[in-house]
Amino acid sequence: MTTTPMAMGRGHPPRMAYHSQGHRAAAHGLHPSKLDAVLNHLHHRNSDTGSRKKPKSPDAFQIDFPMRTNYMYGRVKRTLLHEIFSLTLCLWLKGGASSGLGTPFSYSVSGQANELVLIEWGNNPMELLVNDKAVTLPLSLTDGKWHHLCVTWSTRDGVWEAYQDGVKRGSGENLSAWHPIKPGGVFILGQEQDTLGGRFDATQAFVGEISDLQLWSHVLTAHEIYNLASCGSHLTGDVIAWTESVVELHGGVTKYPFDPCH
Ligand SMILES: [Ca+2]
Repeated sequence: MTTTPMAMGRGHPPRMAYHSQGHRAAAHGLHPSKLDAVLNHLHHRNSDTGSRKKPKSPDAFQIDFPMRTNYMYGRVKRTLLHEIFSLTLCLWLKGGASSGLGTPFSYSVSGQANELVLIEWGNNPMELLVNDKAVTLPLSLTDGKWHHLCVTWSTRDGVWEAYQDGVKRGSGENLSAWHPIKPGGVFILGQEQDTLGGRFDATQAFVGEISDLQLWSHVLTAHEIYNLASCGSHLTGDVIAWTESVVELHGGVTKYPFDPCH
């Protein structure tokens, strides 16, 4: 399936108007809805840890974004050390919003905020962006259940594939063909970056839970992806491997023991 690339910059709400609403100021106060969310989460955490086994390893965890904010995010303490020409991004995710998952993952580099982005914004379907060009992914992830999601991309002809729960749901080409993914950028979980590592927009924030995110600098085979999704094997990414020491949490994002393959 081939879709028409489009620029991501269009249609974003004007930033000045957004700032004038004063959301940033409210973000640091004791907003009642924030307090509710925190209390709810403490409750869930207590009941969850009581019924779950202790994690076997430091990679058996999930991170939780309870609400749409412009200040909750995870930062991956890794970057690309050199250009890459193909990739596979896989993660387990569970959507928590009534509409639009938001942005589970974004990678920005100097001069290109949308170097590599996974976003489901507003009423749009999930999109994969490479160098600010987007394709629509034929995925359905908004049923509030855990799903395994993988996207692959290669600079050669800009070929891409999208997998949900180990099954290929779509593929295409000409997504930023012959573009190298640039090094030295910032990986952010849960927010879309309008500049290197920042300028988050609450309307594009991820709401839900993420676990076992891995990024490889090559295209995994359909068989490998099926094995990951069906928990037949556990490969770890050479660019990003999901371990507690690699994911830095900000703004109240919480971490819980979790093994998607329990
Ligand atoms: Ca944005």
